[in-house]
Amino acid sequence: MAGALKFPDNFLWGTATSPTQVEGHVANEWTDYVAPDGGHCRVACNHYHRYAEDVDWMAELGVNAYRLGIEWSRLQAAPFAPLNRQELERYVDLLDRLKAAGITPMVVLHHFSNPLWITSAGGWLNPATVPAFVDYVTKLVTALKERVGLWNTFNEPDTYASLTYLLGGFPPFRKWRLLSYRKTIQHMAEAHVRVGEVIRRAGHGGRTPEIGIAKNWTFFGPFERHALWDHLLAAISHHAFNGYVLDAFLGGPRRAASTFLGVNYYGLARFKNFEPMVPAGGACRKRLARLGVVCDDMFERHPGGLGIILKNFHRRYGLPLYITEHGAASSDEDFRIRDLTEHLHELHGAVKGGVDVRGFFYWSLLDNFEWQFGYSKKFGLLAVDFTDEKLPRKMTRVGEFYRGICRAGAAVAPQKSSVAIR
Ligand code: GCO
Repeated sequence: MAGALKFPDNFLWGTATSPTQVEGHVANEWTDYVAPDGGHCRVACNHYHRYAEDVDWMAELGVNAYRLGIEWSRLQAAPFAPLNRQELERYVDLLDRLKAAGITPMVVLHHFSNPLWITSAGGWLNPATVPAFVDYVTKLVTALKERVGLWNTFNEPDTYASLTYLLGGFPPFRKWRLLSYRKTIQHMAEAHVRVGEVIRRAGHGGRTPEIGIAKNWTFFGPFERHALWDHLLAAISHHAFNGYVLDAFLGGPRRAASTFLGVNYYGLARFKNFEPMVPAGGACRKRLARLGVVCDDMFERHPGGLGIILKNFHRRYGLPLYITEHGAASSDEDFRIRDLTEHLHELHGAVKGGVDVRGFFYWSLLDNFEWQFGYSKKFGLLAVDFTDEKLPRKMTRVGEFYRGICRAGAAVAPQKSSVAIR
């Protein structure tokens, strides 16, 4: 491959999904939610019935890893109840199919959803959720320890806690409950440490399992350098979403609970007169384009930031890292290919510079249910036609491009003409 940027031989080239976003037929706090575009998660991509076909697609893509969630609400009907055998068997079958296809699983234990008996008892504000979760994970890990060696306890605790209690985007749609935000983070951090012990004790067929969270890293900044109030808002956001959360999970003795740190990286949010200049925050795309903001349908792009944050995490925590999510939502496939190229270039630079990054998981395998936004954000390596009830999957050009990378174990250097790295 011309301009090949070679990665280590054992590097994981993966893709990622989450149960509520792809499986369908789920009963959790998202089931009754209907997005402004009319989308809901009741069928989603029907991965629940079609996971075998989706594993074949993964083999076709040439990925050697898959970050998937296991849905707590399917497996436990009440606190401390035994796991539902039939539902467990489905996940076992999925894991066996992945193994047969040579695909290493990374299992996410919590990805923005809970059983209804947890939410009706106060969700993660209730301290009793911690022992209930530990019990669930103990049973799950006992069942799956031979098959799974990579455990991602919590996906983006900061996104979950802020959208539920500060920004009103996730059920129960509360706003500005700072104490609830902090409580949620603290309970999740405590649960992370406790399930970490459970996973470590269980082992992984004679080997040591890996344990970590996926931290969403967003850079915050002012849009205009002189706007002191936007500097202040950026600093507050940085503290609340990055500093506070990392400290809760990895500060002091808690650092020992993790063997890796997962990084979900999408980019940058800049504020202009208190307004976040990103489509995900409601900013108008045309206005952003006029202001020269390079973004996908969610966030401003900042490929250079990936190298910065990886080096920073490496220095600060000394833990092996995984890019547990990166991707772009856009119907412009050239843009998505360019975006991937630029981010992998940065990632390659970090690896070459000595940062221990062990894998990259593209978000996402499929176009899927993007939470409060429904189906309007197209992140898939495979496009899904949601207007057809058969939900056909189709390889995208981004998927083909990624297949080339997975097969070669190497990325391509960006062309000079591509979007400037800020
Ligand atoms: C998150 C989640 C994913 C999203 C993805 C795109 O970051 O919110 O982990 O569920 O779908 O990041 O926004």
